[in-house]
Amino acid sequence: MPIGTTITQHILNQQRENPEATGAFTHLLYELIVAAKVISKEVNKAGLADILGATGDINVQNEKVQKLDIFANRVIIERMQHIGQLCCMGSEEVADLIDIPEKYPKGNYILLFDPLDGSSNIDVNISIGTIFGIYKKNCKETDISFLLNEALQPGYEQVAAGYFIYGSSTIMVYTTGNGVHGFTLYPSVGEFLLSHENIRIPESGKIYSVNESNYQYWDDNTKALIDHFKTKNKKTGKSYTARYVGSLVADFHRNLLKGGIFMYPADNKDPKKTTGKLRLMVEANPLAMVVKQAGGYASNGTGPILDMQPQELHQRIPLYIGSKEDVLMAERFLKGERE
Ligand code: FDP
Repeated sequence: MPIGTTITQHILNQQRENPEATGAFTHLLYELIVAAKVISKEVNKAGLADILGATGDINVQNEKVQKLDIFANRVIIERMQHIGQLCCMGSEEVADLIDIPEKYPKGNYILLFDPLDGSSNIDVNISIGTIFGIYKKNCKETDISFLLNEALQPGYEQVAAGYFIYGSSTIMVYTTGNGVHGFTLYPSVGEFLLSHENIRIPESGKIYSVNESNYQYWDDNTKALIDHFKTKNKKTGKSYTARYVGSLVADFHRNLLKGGIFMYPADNKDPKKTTGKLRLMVEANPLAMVVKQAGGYASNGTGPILDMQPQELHQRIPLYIGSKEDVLMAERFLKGERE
């Protein structure tokens, strides 16, 4: 497809390849893109308007809510609830599933999203993003009280996933199971144009990304893994370099293009729950689908993220994601093996 193809053309072309497609899904993605354009505009002028800083509230993840988070969450919910293609939504910012108001028709898709990932970077001009995963409902029920099970599908059931990065430019990366494609927003045209066709992540990389201040809270296998990344490999002569922005979407995107591994291991900061920090449904699963489609791999340390049977909407998990060889090596270390 020629560079310069708009995202809408791209989605329509993919729709044509599927004879059963009704256009519902295309409509859904189109509206999500409009929401992201609105968020992007607001992020770009964040320093000028009174939308920076904390609102004083704490979200369901026990984090301080930033005003832009709330704005992004509202834009997506309000934009997506009336289009008639969704039966419910799930947001990182909202404790329960979000119902579609009665005045609007319901559809068969479920949208799970993190409206503004990397919130601690909002007020310091570092890239942040929106992450999304889309599922199809399997049952006939439309009442919200029956839909939690439908939303808690394993990641391999996603029909599409991707993210928007609001950085030095705004980029959308998405997959519908047919490769991973990146589009850059041209503000003067107001369109996302194809800029990264069929992205492939290198088999192994040189970058490791982790918040090493958690070292003291890791188990010995995790410590050994991170020590390994810091040590020159005697056989290959290969050494890694560290890059950690602290904005998952930005760290992931860099490693997707350049190769490498992003890790947020389980830690024992809170001895009662030694899970990781990141969320399965709105962060790990969408990025796991993207990385798999690009030839990479996402693991919870013992097996594929995409195969996990979710237990709850806001479930947290350990995450190892990026170049396949690096993530497989991480799994081996976590089993106690050493290189
Ligand atoms: P944030 O808390 O700023 O919203 O998902 C949350 C997230 O950012 C990720 O984007 C990021 O990778 C990670 O948390 C950073 O966590 P640490 O500050 O613990 O490193």
